[in-house]
Amino acid sequence: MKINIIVALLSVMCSVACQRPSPTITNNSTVAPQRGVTSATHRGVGVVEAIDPEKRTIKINHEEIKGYMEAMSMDFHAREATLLNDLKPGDRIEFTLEETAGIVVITNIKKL
Ligand SMILES: [Cu+2]
Repeated sequence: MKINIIVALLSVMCSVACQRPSPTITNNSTVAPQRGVTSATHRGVGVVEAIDPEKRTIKINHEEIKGYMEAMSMDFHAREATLLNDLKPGDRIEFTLEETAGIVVITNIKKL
């Protein structure tokens, strides 16, 4: 429950910055695509600032994601905890975001 609140708060913060609708997170373990709801993917590049394996979040100072977000520092929720393995603050990464019904998760991370 605590995780949901934190993730929701962070998402809202970014939503405000990005002028996007507030996402709602209904489940703290999986983010399953909903039937009939399309999802969009975006690719970004940034530098890892912090990782929280327990909350499965990663803070990234990312560059502009064209047509989606301006450059900023923000937390993302990783779809799988293993995505955060072997990463540390200062690492430069390329990542893939998937947004489904307003819920954004990281689905892939690659070190640059
Ligand atoms: Cu952002």
